[in-house]
Amino acid sequence: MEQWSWPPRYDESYRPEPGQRFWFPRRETMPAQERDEAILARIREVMAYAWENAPFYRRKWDEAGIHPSSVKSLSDFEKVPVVRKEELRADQAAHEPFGSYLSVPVSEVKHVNGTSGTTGRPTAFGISERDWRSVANAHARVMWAMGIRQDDTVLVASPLSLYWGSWGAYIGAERLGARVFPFGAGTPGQTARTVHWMRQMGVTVFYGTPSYALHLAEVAADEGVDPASLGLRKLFFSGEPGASVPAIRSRIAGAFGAQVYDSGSMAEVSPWMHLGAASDEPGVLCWQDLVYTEVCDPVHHHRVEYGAEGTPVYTTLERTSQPMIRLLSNDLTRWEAPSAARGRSYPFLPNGIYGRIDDMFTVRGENVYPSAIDDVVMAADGYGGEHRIVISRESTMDSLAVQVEYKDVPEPSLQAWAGGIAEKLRKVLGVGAKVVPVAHQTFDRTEFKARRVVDDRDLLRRLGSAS
Ligand code: 8LE
Repeated sequence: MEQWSWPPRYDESYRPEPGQRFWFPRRETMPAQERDEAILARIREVMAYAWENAPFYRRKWDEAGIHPSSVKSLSDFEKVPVVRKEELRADQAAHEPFGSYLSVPVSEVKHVNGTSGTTGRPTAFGISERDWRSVANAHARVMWAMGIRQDDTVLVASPLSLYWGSWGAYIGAERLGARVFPFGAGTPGQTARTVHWMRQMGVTVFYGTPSYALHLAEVAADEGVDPASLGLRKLFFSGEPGASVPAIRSRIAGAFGAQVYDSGSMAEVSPWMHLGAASDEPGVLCWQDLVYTEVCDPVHHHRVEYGAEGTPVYTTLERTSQPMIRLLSNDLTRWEAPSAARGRSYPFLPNGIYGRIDDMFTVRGENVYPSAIDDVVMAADGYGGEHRIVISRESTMDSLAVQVEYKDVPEPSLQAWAGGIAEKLRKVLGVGAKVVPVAHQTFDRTEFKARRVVDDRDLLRRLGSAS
């Protein structure tokens, strides 16, 4: 296998010929069974390394009666207890600044990233130079599979802050040899400037969140610029569901006249692009030789059968500074077995990650994912660009309303328009939803990740607990 070692070591001068389909043909196309054997051996090395260097893991596994040498198969590995984000947060509070899962001397940490910290204590990512380089190499490889090449100019249009997403895209594009344009996002008035700079710089590839690409398309139109005239070839995304949600991806592809690629898992397990599309279709491959992904049942954390739904659990195979071993995502996806037809012998998530378990809600006994609602309303002709999903409680029953912006729908047709969307929602969700048309530009747009769900039941709960 090409450049497969522990600890990872990459030839930084390597780059395939532009016409070559695979960055590492052997690693990407080898029989899945053979790869699994190599992954098992690597997992044992990574676990032994963590046992030696990270008190966090030694404590955790001691308590569970697990020693790295007891993992003799990938089924044994399913017994290794999952790591939850709360544990990482608590461990960092007790062992500042990087937690007792930092497995290199603090002096080797050369890059600091972090979570935004909007909920709870922010978590710091302490990244060694070695890990920074392996992430760059991994991302270059996945971006290569998306068809990005040296002659592309890649716009990084997400906040250039603690957010791993932006830096991960940046270093991947740089390693691939493309021109990188770190314009960022999130400061007032920036989006209109982005449109003009994109034109001037001849940007051919966009990276950001799906919500931001849609916002950018709206702003371009307001500036009198047809987004399709900007010359983008490709857009790739991470951060939230969207690039694998049919209505969202077709809106983006249609607006820019370009191809759309999904990617992304969690910052903690960077290279987060280890879930990444290699074709202009919904879904992502699990690049198992970078980060080993197990789609698991959310209670026992054992792998579910291919074809079934579960929550991804991730194990980094190339990280030495803060290795993640069975990190629980609490996201939702469905996975499929590797298939030769896809060219790369990796498992596949045909709908990408479609939501978080926490964001799923239940209305009259039906589980509802916000992204399923997004898919229906954003497919409607006359959709005005934003919507909000409001869950409230009427007497003892939860009810669902969707406020949908409309554009170019004549007043007299509004009721019928809303009725049509409500009908589709009923079919897809299995429960009725009230659709309320609201004027275009009623809701704020986001330059990062969208928050469209308004849960009035939370308010009720808070009032309830206050009394
Ligand atoms: C559906 C992957 C990255 C760096 O872009 C990111 O957003 O990492 P972060 O801030 O740790 O957030 C991770 C969460 O974002 C995931 O647990 C998942 O809920 C969501 N997410 C990230 N990428 C996707 C996604 N949801 N599709 C994606 N492609």
